[in-house]
This record gives sequence, structure tokens and C-alpha cells, in this order.
Amino acid sequence: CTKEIILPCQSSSLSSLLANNNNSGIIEPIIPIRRRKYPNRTLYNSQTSNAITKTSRIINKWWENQSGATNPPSWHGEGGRAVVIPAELQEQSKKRFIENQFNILASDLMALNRSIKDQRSSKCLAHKFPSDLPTTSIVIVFHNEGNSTLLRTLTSIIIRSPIQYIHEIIMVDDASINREYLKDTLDAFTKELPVPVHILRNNDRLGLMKSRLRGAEIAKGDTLTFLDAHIECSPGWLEYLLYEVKKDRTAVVCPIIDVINDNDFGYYTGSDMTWGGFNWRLNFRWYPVPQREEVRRNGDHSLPLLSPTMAGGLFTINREYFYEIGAYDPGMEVWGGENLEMSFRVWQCGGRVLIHPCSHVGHVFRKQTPYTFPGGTGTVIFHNNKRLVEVWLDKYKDFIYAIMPELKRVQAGDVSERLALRDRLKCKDFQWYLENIYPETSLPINFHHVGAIRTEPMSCLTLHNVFGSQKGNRTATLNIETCLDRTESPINAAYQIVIYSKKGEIRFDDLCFEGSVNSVVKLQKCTEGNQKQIWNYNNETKLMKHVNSNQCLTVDEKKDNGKVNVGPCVEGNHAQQRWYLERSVIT
Ligand code: UD2
Ligand code: MN
Repeated sequence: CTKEIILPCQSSSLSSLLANNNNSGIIEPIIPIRRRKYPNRTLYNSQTSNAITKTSRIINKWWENQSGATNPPSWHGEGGRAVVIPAELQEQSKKRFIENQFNILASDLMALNRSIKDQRSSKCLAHKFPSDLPTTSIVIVFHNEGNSTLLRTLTSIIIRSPIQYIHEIIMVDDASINREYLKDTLDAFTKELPVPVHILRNNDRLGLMKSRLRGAEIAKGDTLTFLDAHIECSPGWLEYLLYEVKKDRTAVVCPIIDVINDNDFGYYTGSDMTWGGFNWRLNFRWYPVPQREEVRRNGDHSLPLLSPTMAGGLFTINREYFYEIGAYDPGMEVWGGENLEMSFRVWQCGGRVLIHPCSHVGHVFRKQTPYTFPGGTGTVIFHNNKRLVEVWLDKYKDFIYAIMPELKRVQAGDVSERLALRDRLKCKDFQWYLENIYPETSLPINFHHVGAIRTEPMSCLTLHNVFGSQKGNRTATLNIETCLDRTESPINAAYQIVIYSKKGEIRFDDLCFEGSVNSVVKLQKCTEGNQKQIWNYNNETKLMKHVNSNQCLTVDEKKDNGKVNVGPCVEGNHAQQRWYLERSVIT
């Protein structure tokens, strides 16, 4: 396996676990399928029941053909539990991790139809659906996906959906390379499934957006349901999504995304108290659902959340509405940005983005992408983000360009058609979106000042280590350094931009200056109502008072590497406590 292009590293390790497997040449990875009758977990009606029985038979036969075994091994991961890799396979499993950036061996050790827990609360289970829910065409695009994960995706759809609502499944193979085994297996497998499956194959890599567009084009169902290729649907996942779209054709409905661990495939319930937002670098982020949304729902956690953004991978949308609202931006490449673009577009142009807490779909979250980005990762993602910024962000683009000067340098390409779309749909502006749909945003909406804060001798508050991973394992720090010119060194100057908000926070992205008596100022997650994060600036005296301690923002540039403190306000004040708010980067 090369590091650059991740090729499948074939191994025979699994065949040694099972009797009488493949022989020479390319070794077909084992397709593990639980070989016993399905328990009646999700029987909706006789049609579904028949389909499940049929699938069960097919899967059993398939498994026998594959393995030649009459007794299935004892499958790992049942009940959503983690796989324990046998000692003799551990080295293998580590080595093969890079193929998919998840532990494919763990997946191979699990049944395709491994059981998982019903994720629904009793309140969710009490929901009733009309019998005429809209049908759906499920679109799954994939590039170099794992074999067993892809087949488990399909299996979980079949066994956990009322199949009368599945008009078809459309798979788009986005020019997978050196994965012939995947192709054959997929063809054979899907032929047997009790719903029509169409497999489209791209000759050239189109990226996920254009692949989804290609799949959607041939769809005939009332709705479209997009899914990633390494997921597991949980019982009841589909009905809630379809029902919301039936009630409101402009609703774009996402399930809660449960976490399938990338290393051991343990299935963990996703929180129903997180929703989608984004940070200053336009990265999608999960954030806690604010109180106001709880109030709106009357605390009923079986009702859909109105989410500012969606993760992008999994959602149902009315098929006609998908096109009315502008489908995807075909100018976007490979991966990234399309999820925020669609979120902004749907909200600004009159639709809604929902997360339904009763619908759960597990997804293998990866820490890295296993595939290449033709054109370079950064360039591609910046290109997509730039299109998003140019079309939807209005005056906020100045702010984003100040924070991400790298964006300025890449080409957005022609966005005139997307701007025309926005015009045609008479969409509201970005400020409306922030104020009404996402008032919790870290972008500046109600502020006194956005820009550098400096001392008299031109030294600026400077942040370090602010954009960490999602897990929050970062220790952002603050000190005072020479003020940088935004034209001369834009990248570093970005870390001297802060918001002094009307609420009194001094913030960088989702981090707030937090003070306490006679101590160093810390950068902590901004939290509503945290008095330690409130500052009061006096334009006359230039003092920045920390309200809670009644002390002042203080720095001695020559001491402690320019560390910034809260200390006693000095009578008549002096240079160490006099702060100047530089020209704003946004008005
Ligand atoms: C998340 C979304 C993903 C997409 C992405 C931003 C979830 C669960 N996943 O990333 O759907 O919105 O954010 O763009 O919310 N693929 C192709 N061709 C390519 C690249 C990817 O077909 O050139 C496929 C890939 O095989 C997978 C899907 O697109 O099935 C999404 O890619 P991913 O799983 O690498 O993205 P993920 O989950 O990190
Ligand atoms: Mn994914």
C-alpha cells in the first residue's frame, strides 16, 4: 500500500478464520453475514416481513457460497458492542487501517446484519405515522469504500426500513480504483435485494457533490435520501424523516448521527442535545442545543430540532424541492463545504433544516480521509468554501477573509449561476440568517468592535492554538505581541482579531476571555451567563474592566512573555491598562 494513493491491501488473514475460503490470486475479502433467522425486530407489515425473510434467505445462501462453511463463526459486534480483534489479527488490522481510515478488519468480523439497539425513546415509539408516507430514492455515493462496510450499509437499510417506502437505492461508484473485488461483490449482492438497486459508475472522479447530483438525476421516488457509504440505519430511522417531509415539503430532515467507532465498530448513541453550527473557519461543528430551542419545543425531545446547519451526509428532502432550491453547487469539487452551502441556502431561501431526534443512523467517523484530493486538499476545500462565501455570506465575507486570508488566494470559479439562483429564489441575506436562525453564532452580530485590541506602544492581544480538533483538545493561550499589518502578514494578523460583543464578551471564535481576581486571563468556551466572561470597556479612561472581579485587564509587555492578567485597576491608570480598539474589519 502506498501512502499517497490508498490501495487496498489484500490479506488472507480472515480466510484462516473460516473454513474453505478462496484460493489463489486476489483474495476476496470475506463477507460476513449473520447466518440465522432475523429476530422480528422491525416488522411493520406483511410486505416488510416477507422482504426480511427473503433477505435473510439470500444472505444465508450468500454466506454459504462465500465461506463454504456450514457453521457460521460467532460474530463480533452484536448489540452494537465493540469488536475485540483476536490477537493473531491485531497486527493486520493496524496495517490495514489506512485503506479506509477505519478498522476494516473489525468490520469484517461483524455480521452484515449485526444487531443494534433500538435508539428510540418511549415518546418516539409512541409517534404514529399515516400509511401514505412519501417514497424515497436512497442515494449513496462512494469512492474506495470498504467492502463489508458498504454491504452493511445496504443490509441495514433493507432490514430496518418499511420497504414499501423505498422506491430504489441508487449507488454511485465515484471512480473507485483497484477495488475490483468491491465491484463484483456489490453487483452480485444488490441483484438479490428486495428493492431495485441501480449502480452508476463514474469514469472519472467527480467528487461527492457531482456524484450525488448524478445519482439524484435518475431518481424517481417522491423524496431523496442521501447516505454515506459506511453507516448503519437503526430501527425506525426512515419514517420520521419521511413524515416531516410529507408535512412540510421544504423541510430538509437529518437523523441524529450515532457514532460507530472507527477502531472497534462499537455503536454509540448520538446526543439529542447537539445541533449543527460552524466556526470562524467555516468548519461544520456540533454545539449544544441552546435553551431557546428547548423552550420552543416545550422540552419535548421527540420533536425535531431546527438546526442552523447540517453535517451533510445523511438527510431526506422532497425530490422536486431539492431541484427548486438549487440541488448542489456543481462547481464544488471532491469534498467539503456543500453541507454549509446547502444549510445557508435552505434557510435563507425559505426552507428549514431539521434534525429529528427519533431517527438514528450510525456513521463511522474518520479522523482523516483515506482518499486523495485531486488538486490538493487545501486548495479543493478552500475553493468550495470560497464559492460558499462569495454566494451566501454578503458583508460577512470581509470578516471571513480577514480570518482566513488563505481563501482570498484561491479561485472560486464562476459563481454567476449561483448568484442568479439566489436572486430568483428571492433569498434573505446572511445577517437575517444569523440573527433569526443562528443567534448563537460565533460570528459578529451584536458587537461594539471587531478587530485588534492594542496597547499604546502598538502591541496587540494575540491568540495562539485556537483552532483545535472537534474534541476540544486544545489549550489556546493569549499574550501581547507586536501588532501585525493585515496586508503584510495576513495569516498571523488573523490571530489578533477579536470581537468585543454587546454582551461584554471578548471572543475569538467560540473562545471567550475569562478572568478571575489577580490571575492570568484564560481562553474558555463561551458560555451564556458566565459572569467571568463579561468585560466593560470605558472609552474615556481606556480601561477594560473585568466586571466580576472589579479589576482591570493588565499587561506588562516585558514580563511573563507579555502574559495578560486581571489585576487591581490603577488609580489614574497607566499604560499597562490602557486599551485601544483598532479599526473594525466589519461594519
Ligand atoms: C461529512 C459528511 C459527508 C459530506 C462531508 C462534507 C456526514 C456523516 N458525512 O464528511 O457526507 O457532507 O462532510 O463534504 O455528515 N466520496 C465520493 N467521492 C469523493 C469523496 C467522497 O464519492 O471524491 C464519498 C465517500 O465515499 C462517502 C461520502 O462521499 O461515502 C462522504 O465522504 P466521507 O465519508 O469521507 O465524508 P465525512 O463523513 O468525513
Ligand atoms: Mn462519512
